[in-house]
Amino acid sequence: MARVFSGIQPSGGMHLGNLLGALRNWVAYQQDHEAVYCVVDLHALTTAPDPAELRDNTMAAATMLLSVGIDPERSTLFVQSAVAEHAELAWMMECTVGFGELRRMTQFKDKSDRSDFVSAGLFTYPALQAADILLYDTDLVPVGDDQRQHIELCRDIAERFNRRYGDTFAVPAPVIPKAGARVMDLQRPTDKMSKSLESAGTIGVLEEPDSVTRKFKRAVTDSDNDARYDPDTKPGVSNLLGILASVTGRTPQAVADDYTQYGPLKADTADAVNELLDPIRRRYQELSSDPAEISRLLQAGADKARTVATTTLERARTNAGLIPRSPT
Ligand code: AQP
Repeated sequence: MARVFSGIQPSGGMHLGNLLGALRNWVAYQQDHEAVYCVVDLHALTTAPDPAELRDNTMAAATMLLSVGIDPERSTLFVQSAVAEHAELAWMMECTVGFGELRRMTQFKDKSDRSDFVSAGLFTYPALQAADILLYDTDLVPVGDDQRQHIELCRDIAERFNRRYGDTFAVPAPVIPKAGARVMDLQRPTDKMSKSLESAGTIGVLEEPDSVTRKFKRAVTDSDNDARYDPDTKPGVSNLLGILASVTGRTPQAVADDYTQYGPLKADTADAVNELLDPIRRRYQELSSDPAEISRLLQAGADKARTVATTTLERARTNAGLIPRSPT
């Protein structure tokens, strides 16, 4: 069975972009793939979050993954820092990736432009991400469009390591959904919806239905009143069409044919999104009443992940010439 790996940062409340771009695919893949999913708390450290907030966000992210439908019986679900092999392989990845390659990452440029303090970890983030993926002999990585460049770099790192040291890693491929791959901010439709950007244009997965409806009503569009899918010249309207298409399983062009005015498009998109979010919000309420059970599930997931991770790390260590840790 092909293996799927993906991760999500506990960097704040999850939003509609995370759900449509990634998490819905994660749920679908666990039906007929060996799925490994991870809350990547070490990645969140790159921006020095408050410790109590990081702990809360890590548990909230795990609770959210279970609420959207990740089934711990089918998938391996764990927190990255619980499997120390991620950090150790990350060093080997840092020694395999080029400084120039990391410098070209657009996400680093965007995030460093908005930060007062730019950590070295923010710069080497794609090396840790490559370690996350390659530890599990991953075939497929379901992600949103913003991660395309990082997954391409991960492929390059795997290929370079294999050329240097012999066949060690599977070379993974990204899987990016046709609709919903880049959900944009409703107020600034040229920026992607994001956890770390405070904005009235972000739709939280746990947000109250009335607030969701209000935000769609106020979504920035344009003065044409021409419901046409054209992300370059009509980013706001195209974003709404893309969201409604993703939620209803249609194409944005087909959705556009149903509308001549923006008002009904906004109202229908809000209704469809609320319908999608309702059961997730209810399940989140139920699950968050028992954090001890979630911790237990995460520990069991980490134990399962570690059995694969130790084997891959040992292979990488041996091939690179590191002597065994203890006599065998
Ligand atoms: N706006 C988006 N549209 C579609 N997919 C998205 N993803 C993120 N934003 C969008 C996808 O969600 C997965 C998990 O994201 P992450 O938390 O690991 O990555 P991120 O880019 O850090 O997410 P955020 O929400 O945008 O956080 P910040 O504020 O830190 O930049 C990934 O598969 C991602 O593609």
